[in-house]
Amino acid sequence: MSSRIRSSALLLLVAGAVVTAVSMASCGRTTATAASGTTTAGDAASKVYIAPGQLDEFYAFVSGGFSGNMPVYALPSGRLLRDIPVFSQYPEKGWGYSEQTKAMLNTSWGFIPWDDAHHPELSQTGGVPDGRWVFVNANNTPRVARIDLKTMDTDEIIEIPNSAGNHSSPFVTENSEYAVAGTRFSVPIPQQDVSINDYKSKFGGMLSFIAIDKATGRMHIAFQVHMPGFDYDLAHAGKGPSHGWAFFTSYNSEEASTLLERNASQNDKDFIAAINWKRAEQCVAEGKAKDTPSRYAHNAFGEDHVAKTVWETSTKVLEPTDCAGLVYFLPTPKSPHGVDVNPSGEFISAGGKLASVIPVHSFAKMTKAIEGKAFETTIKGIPVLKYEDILSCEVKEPGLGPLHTEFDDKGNAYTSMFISSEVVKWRVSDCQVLDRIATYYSLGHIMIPGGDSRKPWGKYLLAMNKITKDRYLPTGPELNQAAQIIDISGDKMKMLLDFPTIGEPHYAQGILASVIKDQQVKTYALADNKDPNAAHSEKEAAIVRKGNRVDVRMTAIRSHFMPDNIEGIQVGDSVYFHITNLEQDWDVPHGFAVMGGQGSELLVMPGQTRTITWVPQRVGVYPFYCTDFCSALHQEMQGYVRVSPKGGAPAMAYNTPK
Ligand code: K7E
Ligand code: CUA
Repeated sequence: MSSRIRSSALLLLVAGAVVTAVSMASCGRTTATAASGTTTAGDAASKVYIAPGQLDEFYAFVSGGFSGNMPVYALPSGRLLRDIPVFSQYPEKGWGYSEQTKAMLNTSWGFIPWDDAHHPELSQTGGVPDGRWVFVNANNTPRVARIDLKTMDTDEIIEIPNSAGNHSSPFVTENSEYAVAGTRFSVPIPQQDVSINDYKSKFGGMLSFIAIDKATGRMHIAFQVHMPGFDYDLAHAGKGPSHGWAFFTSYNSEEASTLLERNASQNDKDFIAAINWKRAEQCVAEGKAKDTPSRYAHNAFGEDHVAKTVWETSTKVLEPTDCAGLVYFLPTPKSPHGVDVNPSGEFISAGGKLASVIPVHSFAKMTKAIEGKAFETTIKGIPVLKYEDILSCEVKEPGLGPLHTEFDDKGNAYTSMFISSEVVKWRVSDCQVLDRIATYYSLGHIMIPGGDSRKPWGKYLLAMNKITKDRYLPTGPELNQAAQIIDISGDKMKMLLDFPTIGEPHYAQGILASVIKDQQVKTYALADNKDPNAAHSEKEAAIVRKGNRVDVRMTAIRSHFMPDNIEGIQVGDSVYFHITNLEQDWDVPHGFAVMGGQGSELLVMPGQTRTITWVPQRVGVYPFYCTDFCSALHQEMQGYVRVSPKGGAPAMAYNTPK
């Protein structure tokens, strides 16, 4: 097929992607090659069977996509271990409802109870996942979160100003110096009321570099790079020889502002933007960045485990024209999506959704072309290198709709093919296709534990699929998406297991369980509980009224609350239930819920304090109870609040320890 015919055929395929994806998966070639990857059921089962009581080999942190959160699975069994609340309110855990966690969801737009999380990214040291933190992006209202891998709780969320659709995010540099965050949608910078027809002159894209404190993980936006108005889609940072660089794919180099499906698919090549962040640091140090006012939220837990918002007021913005050597464009066919750097750091591959090849760029050739000033042209002062000068090789006829690539530890790459629903294995050194296996269906990202690091654990590949019709028992119009585990330890890939997931799984990260398993926090030390409303023992339990605000400092221990009977509450009061879990044993949370509560339950970990507010609306006597079956006498873990008319209530009264 000529490349021209091929690309128009591809366009048609994309237009009907949903239908096509399913039918392609059953077309002759895919089925024939899938057969080679078939194992007998017994073989496959024994590879993913983890006997009851036995532990899995890997943790997988999978994005929840439009769930806004981050489920954690064990591999190879596919067991769901936990769903970490991040950007979305999560009533099961009181996340975003409890007074201690509400501020985590603050943004310059106010409190936002949801987002779209795409890319978990483990912190790295020396290019290897170090088990300290996992970062994840919020796509819709641009933010990056940091989750602590000792508690598996979200610890910090920073908003990204001058961005819109924080998609190429939050990929880390080799020693987690930065998490990078690029804007998918270009917007007027600064935001202003302009005609959308002025896109080409008024819109820009911002690539942000979030510095990560080595000791604490605390984030701050070190600088932003102001780019032409393309759509910056995905990113990965360099390592080894390419340390000091970060690579962002872009589409819409046409700078179209309507019907992008057609209008942003005109150019034969778009670009990878290669950013030299060491050079950026120099330019910032030389005062070449402009302090640009912008208000954005920076939310983090303090020592007291209470989230607070600090309002930041500006960022340092670098213009490429003020900092020579900061950015180069690498021509890349055609509306590229993923960009991935191999374990050695020498090769940079891209997934052009509409491209008929997978291009692999050479970092050494890129450096040489830059030194030789072998530029094709410049765009807004940014040099464009020549495709042939930087190309290592092209993977020919890889399949349809290449998106994302991960690497094993044997010099091989694996690319997801969205349209033809398959994983294609190819050799990085010469771009030879070695194997292919069908997935079900329309896979997006794939993940090999450590597969975007210097040290992949090349045993399993997780394929994350968008469409699952006919794969599971049907559940009405809405079907969960799915992940599939593929054995990549031998020459031929083998399908082992598939299981439905939560939300939409985009990217994921995997790590050998032994790296983080033994660092898991089991309880919070009660003696260190600095919550201003903690009751460290039943003797500290108390109720304090100030006007119509009532603070109830209550304790929970198997199997009672103290106090458990409260009188003197009035209709319309704001009652703050501060529950401290006095337990110091692992896996003994207590819950708390009160009748008519308009928020959520609380789930309070041992040694922790959590607060929920309640505004009683009518007189009566209302129960509260523990929601987590904590002991044989869990059902007895209950109490009452008497609510009297406003102004006519009896004196405050509650029971105290005997
Ligand atoms: Cu390809 Cu948002 Cu990384 Cu999904 S993205 S697939
Ligand atoms: Cu405490 Cu049930």
